[in-house]
Amino acid sequence: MADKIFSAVGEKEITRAIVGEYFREFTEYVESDVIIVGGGPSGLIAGRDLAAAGAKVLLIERNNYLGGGFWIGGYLLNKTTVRAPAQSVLEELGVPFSETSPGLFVADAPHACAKLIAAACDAGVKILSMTLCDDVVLRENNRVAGVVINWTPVSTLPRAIAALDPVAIESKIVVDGTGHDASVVKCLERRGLLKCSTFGAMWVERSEDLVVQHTGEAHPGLIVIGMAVSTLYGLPRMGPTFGGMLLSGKKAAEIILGLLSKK
Ligand code: 48F
Repeated sequence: MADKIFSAVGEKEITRAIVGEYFREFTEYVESDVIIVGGGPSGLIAGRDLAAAGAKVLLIERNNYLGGGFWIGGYLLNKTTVRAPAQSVLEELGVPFSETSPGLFVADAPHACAKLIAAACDAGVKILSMTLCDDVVLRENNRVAGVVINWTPVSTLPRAIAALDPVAIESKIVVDGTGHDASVVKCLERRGLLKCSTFGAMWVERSEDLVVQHTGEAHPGLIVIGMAVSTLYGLPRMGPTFGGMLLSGKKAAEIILGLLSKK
C-alpha cells in the first residue's frame, strides 16, 4: 500500500484556494445582469432559466443553505406537491413524482430541492450564501440598480460591536425572491415607493394563479416573484404546494430576458 493517499497539499494552499476563488468570483459578479435575492424555489428556477439563457446571474442567500421552504413540503413532512401543469417543471428537472389524484403530483421534497439547486448551479448561477440584503441601490427616477449586502452574522451582533458598513453590488435587474418576508419590496416600502397589503385567507385554487399572474416588474428595475408577490399584493395564502413558485420563477425569467434584450 502507498505511504500517502492524498496529494502533498497543506493548510496554506487550502486557505488560498477558498479565499482566492471566493473573491475572484465576487469581484467578477459585483456587476451582474441580474441579482436574485433569496434562494427558495422561485429564485432558484428563475436563476436557472436566466443563466441557461446566457445571463450573468448572482443569487444572494442569507442562510448557509439554499432551497428556502422547498426542503419540507408542509406540516414538517418532506413530501412536496405541485398541481398541473407544474409537474412539467419536475419532469424538466428529472425529479421522480407520482399522481395522487387527477392533476395533483407528489415528490420527495429533498430530492426535488436538491435537483433544483443542482440545476441552478449547472446553468451557471453564482451564489453568495450567508449574505443578507438589507437595502437597495437606487438611481435616476428611483430605478432599482443593485442591493446593499452584509454578512448575515453581522446582523445578529449587538449594534455597539457590529457598526460595520455594508457593501453594495450592482445589476441591470434585481429580483425579490425572499418569500413571505418580501425583504427587497420592504426596502422600497420604507421609502414610500411601494405599499404591501395584508394576506388573504388560504385558498389554493386562487392563490397559485394570482401569484403567477402578478409576477412581474413591481417597480422600475425590480421583479417580484414567489411568495413575495403575495406579500406585496395581499393575495390569499397558498398553503403547502409549490407549482405557483416554480411557474412564477419561470415567468420572471422570461420577463427579465425580454427586459435585458432592450438594455
Ligand atoms: O421562502 P422561500 O422558499 O421563498 P419562495 O421561493 O417560496 C415560498 C415557499 O417556500 C413556501 C410557500 C409556497 O408554497 O408558502 O413558503 O417564494 O425562500 C426565500 C429565501 O429567501 C431568503 C430566505 O432565507 C429563503 O431562503 N431570504 C429572505 N430574506 C432575505 C433572504 C434577505 N434579506 N437577504 C437574503 N436572503
